[in-house]
Amino acid sequence: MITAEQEKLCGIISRTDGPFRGCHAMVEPSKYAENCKLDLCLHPEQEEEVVCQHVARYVDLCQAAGVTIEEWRTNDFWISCPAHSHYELCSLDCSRTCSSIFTPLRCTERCREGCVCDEGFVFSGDECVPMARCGCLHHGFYYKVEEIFYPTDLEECECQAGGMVVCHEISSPNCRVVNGELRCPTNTSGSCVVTGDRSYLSFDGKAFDIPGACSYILTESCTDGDDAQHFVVKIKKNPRQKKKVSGIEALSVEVYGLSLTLEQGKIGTVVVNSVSHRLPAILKQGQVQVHEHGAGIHLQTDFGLIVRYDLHHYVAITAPQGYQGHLCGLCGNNNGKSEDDFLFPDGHPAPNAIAFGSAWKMSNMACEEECSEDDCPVCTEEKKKVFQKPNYCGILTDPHGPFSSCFSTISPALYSDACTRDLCLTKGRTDVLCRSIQSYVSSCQATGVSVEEWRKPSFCRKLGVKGVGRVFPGGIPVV
Ligand SMILES: [Ca+2]
Repeated sequence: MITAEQEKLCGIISRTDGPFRGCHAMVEPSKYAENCKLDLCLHPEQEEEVVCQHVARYVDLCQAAGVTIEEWRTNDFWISCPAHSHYELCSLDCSRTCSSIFTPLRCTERCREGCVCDEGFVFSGDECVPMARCGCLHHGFYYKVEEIFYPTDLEECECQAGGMVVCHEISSPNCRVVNGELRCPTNTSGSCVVTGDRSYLSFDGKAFDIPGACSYILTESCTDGDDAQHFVVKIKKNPRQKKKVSGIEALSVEVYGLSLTLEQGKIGTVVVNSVSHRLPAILKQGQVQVHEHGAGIHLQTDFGLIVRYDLHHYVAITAPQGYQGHLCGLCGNNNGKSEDDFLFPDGHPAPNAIAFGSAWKMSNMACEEECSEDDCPVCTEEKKKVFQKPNYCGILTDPHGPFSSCFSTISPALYSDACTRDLCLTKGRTDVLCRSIQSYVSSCQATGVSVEEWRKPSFCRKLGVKGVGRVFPGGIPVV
């Protein structure tokens, strides 16, 4: 039960004399107010956070619909902004950041609420700094002053004050640069991957399908009594639509008391505790960093958790060292054995993928757990054969194809199966094909394997992200 006082807090969304009344005709408020109350009932101890998140979500939808919102943040709903910045109800996405000095951002017409730098300051990551303290732009990526980075396997660079990048050669044959960090051989654990309509691969390499279009816990730390940093990674799948791939509508990571959310197709921003931040976001003194990487997003923590999201249908998670056997969720327990990955939250084995998926579903949202024959017709053997040809998904497994250099590191089987099924589902849509291939390429590149040029003028030339008119270094998006 929630108290009348709490009910009033959520009620701000739907009150007919409240600050959002002008939006009610555009975005029906009762569902949002009800969800807010439901969450409050489940998490009464996080009252402020829960209410603010729900209200901010509603405000965001209203602003997206072009509605001008009245001032609503009173003492009950206050947000705090970092030093040298202040809150604005309606700030334009194009306001100044250090990286916009190099590449001006396109202004969007709609505004968002969030923190804005004070006069004379600009965003460098999530901090507001005087313009003279802006960092460097190197090959299209922004780095803060004094940041050390590795643009290639052979170079270590530092961004110095004044925007100057100084690089020197490094030589250490066993080390490779992976996702911008120098990695030397250790007992590397595998990555957990979600791709396409329903394909999952656990840390320990178990491949399975979950057709549910729900929100799920992919992985979370489940050690108790340890000093290990707690974290949770969740995804929300797209609701089922006839003959369409259910991609990943949102990805969220909870760590260091932050809740970070990335949304499908939303380039250049991450929502941190309900407040939208421009990328790159360097949070908690660099303990959490979110960068744009190619057409997607790269999120990493200082203890080695790495989450990559293509902002469409693919997520790959690298488990941090020291969590072997101490992870829970759809990505499995990360103990090096694939046969014990289907576990219920209480540690008992689940009989099959469906029951396993269902157990890690977020229970507070209604969703479809199966895909009906109507929405997902069975793929006939005949059609499968067509889509397994080299001009379709067969390119992934072709021993003479552009990806054969990666086969010994990452098996293409999961990606090729997902590709065939998704093409069957969508009757051979080219954008689906190109994205499927890109997922495999991303997984390969993340381990440091380079693949041959595969995009050609006649094949997947354009990026699969709608509305993106940007040029990537080298023309190939890497996620
Ligand atoms: Ca296992």
